Amino acid sequence: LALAPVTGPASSVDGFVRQFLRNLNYERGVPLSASSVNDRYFALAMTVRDYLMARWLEDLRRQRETKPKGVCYLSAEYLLGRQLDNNLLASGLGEIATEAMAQCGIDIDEMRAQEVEPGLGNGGLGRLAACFIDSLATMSVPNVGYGIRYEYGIFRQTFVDGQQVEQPDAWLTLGSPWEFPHPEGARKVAFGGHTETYDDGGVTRSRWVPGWHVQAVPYNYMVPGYLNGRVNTLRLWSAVATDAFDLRIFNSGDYEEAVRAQTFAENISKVLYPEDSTPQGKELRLQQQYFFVAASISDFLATTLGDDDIATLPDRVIFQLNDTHPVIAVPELMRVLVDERHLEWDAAWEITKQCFAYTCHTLLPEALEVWSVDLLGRLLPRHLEIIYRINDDFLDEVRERFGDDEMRIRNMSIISEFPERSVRMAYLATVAGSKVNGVAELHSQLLRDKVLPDFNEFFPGKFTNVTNGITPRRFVRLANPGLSELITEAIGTGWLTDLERLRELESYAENPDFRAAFGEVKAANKRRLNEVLFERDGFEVSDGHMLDVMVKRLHEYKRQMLKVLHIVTQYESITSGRVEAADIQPRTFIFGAKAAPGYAMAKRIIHLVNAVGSVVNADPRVEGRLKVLFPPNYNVTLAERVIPAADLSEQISLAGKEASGTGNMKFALNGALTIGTDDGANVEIRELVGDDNFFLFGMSEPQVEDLWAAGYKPADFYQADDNLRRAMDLIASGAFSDGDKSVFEPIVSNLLYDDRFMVLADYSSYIAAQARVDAAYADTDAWTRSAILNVARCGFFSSDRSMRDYIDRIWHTPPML
Ligand code: 26M
Repeated sequence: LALAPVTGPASSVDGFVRQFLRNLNYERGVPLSASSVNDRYFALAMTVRDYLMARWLEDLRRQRETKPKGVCYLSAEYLLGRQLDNNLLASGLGEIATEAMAQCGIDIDEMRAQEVEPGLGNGGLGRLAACFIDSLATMSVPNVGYGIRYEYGIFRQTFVDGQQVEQPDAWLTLGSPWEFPHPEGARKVAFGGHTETYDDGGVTRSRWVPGWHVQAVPYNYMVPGYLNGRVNTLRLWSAVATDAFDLRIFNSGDYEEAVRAQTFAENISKVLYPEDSTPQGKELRLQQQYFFVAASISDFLATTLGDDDIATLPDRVIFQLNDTHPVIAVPELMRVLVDERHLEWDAAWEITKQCFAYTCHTLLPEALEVWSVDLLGRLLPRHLEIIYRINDDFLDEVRERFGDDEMRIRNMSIISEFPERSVRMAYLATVAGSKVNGVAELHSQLLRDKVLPDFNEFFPGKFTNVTNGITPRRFVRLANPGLSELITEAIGTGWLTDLERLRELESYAENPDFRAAFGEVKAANKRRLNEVLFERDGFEVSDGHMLDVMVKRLHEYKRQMLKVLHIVTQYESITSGRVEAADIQPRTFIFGAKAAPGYAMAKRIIHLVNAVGSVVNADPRVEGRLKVLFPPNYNVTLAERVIPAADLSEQISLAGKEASGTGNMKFALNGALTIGTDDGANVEIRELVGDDNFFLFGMSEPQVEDLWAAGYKPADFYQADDNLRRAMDLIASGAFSDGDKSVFEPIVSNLLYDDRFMVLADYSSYIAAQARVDAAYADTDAWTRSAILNVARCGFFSSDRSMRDYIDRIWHTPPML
């Protein structure tokens, strides 16, 4: 079969222009002279697509031919960010495209701005999935990312009177040039109904008699490797009503019912749930999970395993479970193997165990997913039976090893009895998975010791760590072109795919010219940030300020409140005359954070940040010294501007609560210094960059445990620290709410009398660390030296390294040559 030439139609400026115009005319149906920005954006994207297409088809062909073992990454979320620049970079077409657009009299930046980012994730977990598939493509590892094509991604955040208001994220309104729908590849997904046994030629078997179905329609997205001619696939499923469904209703002549059924089916992929830590046990969420997982397994078996012996499945695939969200895949594969392929239970279980591995992303008990048996039994009755059988067999093994230790049995059972009978998805994943990993050293250790100690004892060698990483292509090369150029000038090319080579920058930290150039890049990045903040939010940013940044989901454990207390302390100490404004380091504080719509305390904290900002920014007594900016709708696109401009990275979670963090890595690799607790991957960042280049504060995880055990009384800390008392009192006085004391009272009393995340206990240590930050920033040269060392020493945090760890220790999937 003849393939398009590997160079593609667009690899010269002339060729690019021709292909662009062809796409504009024949795909968009408009002449250049009458084209809209969106038309031109589409035509440009399609031209990049055309170039990548030959490689994509070639990769798919080779994979069909050589049948390598591949990774199926199962994730309910992929927080991709904009695609145009990423794909231009990966294809090496950036300069050609810019030149070609110029020849057409088009400003390519205008088209960049036209792209609506696909926000199909909440935060760290979804962005991690996006970084991982980028790395796998770049490392030539065969991979399909499976997920859900939500019609509405993470909500768009606006502020009304300082309070969060959510708007639907209609990212598909103008269409997406990056997706390839394949309705012919739709898979039928069943739900509901009941189970029964039947006689199959003398063998008694179980089967599922579903109550209803939906169609899962795949949309493919290209995942190009960086300049390596590889393209992997991201396959996202969209729900539509089945023909059968429609027909039955059409025949009954009930039009309204037909429309209702259609809507019901299509609801499944309608919207991303915006919670990122507290699962609500909502039925639609379970429908989403089973929907994408069942479609993905069925798809893999049909398109990739084909007619090959089902027993070879473990040689062909590993399904990586991104948190518990896709764990229903375990009983689904068992169902397929036992009920549909008629394997013996034990043989099926041996295969299943080899085909899954599980990544845990949390330690918060409330974030561990459980599904009520009642709900599961209604929606997936056969899966519930299978889960019971897995649990029975497992607990038999536990009894065999440990005797009738009922306490242990109850603790290890996949089925929990309280407060209602339910399935613990993390336990199911742990029992089924060939490996279980945490996402940073500390987190993995706590997982073994605190969350799943019985399982760690029972399955020696099953638990492992893979520290998270980030893709340097998007978060260094694309987000920080200035720094990238500087690095390449110093150490040559190659570092973008071998990030440990940044070590070669260490000696440049001692070079005054390099430091000056590095400082100039940071200053230019601040100007770049100011431009977008002015354009999108009308913010005016002061020159010469330290940029102190805290961007991440709003959650009490992340402790945005600690940051607020620091700001209020500085503000209070100046306005009360105890500190001269001239004596503090001028700072601009930037927040970015979305709160889950149902998380009242988080929303109140957002309100408080905005309220403090309004007062501080309007007070002439701190003018030019303190500024608080909270641009709404923090997303990947904004992150790409904010992070490269930052001087100080706030990573201030209570020790033991942030599993890893990945923003922390992005900041360090862009030359911000971290003020942080000994939590998640902060621990590893500090080990690598060295104590002198990291502002550590707060209790360690064991100290947190001790304080809890001793009986934590936050009010004692309030009483003992004058600054803390003044800051809390100022908030409580109504100073940030027009005198209305009630507005922020719930925050204040929560801190005083509950304070689950020990904000008050770490306050004094935090303030002291911030004083060290102020002093350090005053010595610009020393600060820049530290910043360079942060970049030089954080190559470890490339997601390429994370992928290598998964490959070597969990997946055993060699790259394709
Ligand atoms: C669950 C049920 C219903 C709706 C949503 C969820 C849900 C969605 C996302 C629960 C958790 C979700 O994500 C958790 C998360 O993002 N964890 C973060 O994972 C990162 C990558 O490993 C880590 O760096 C962060 O520390 C960790 O908080």
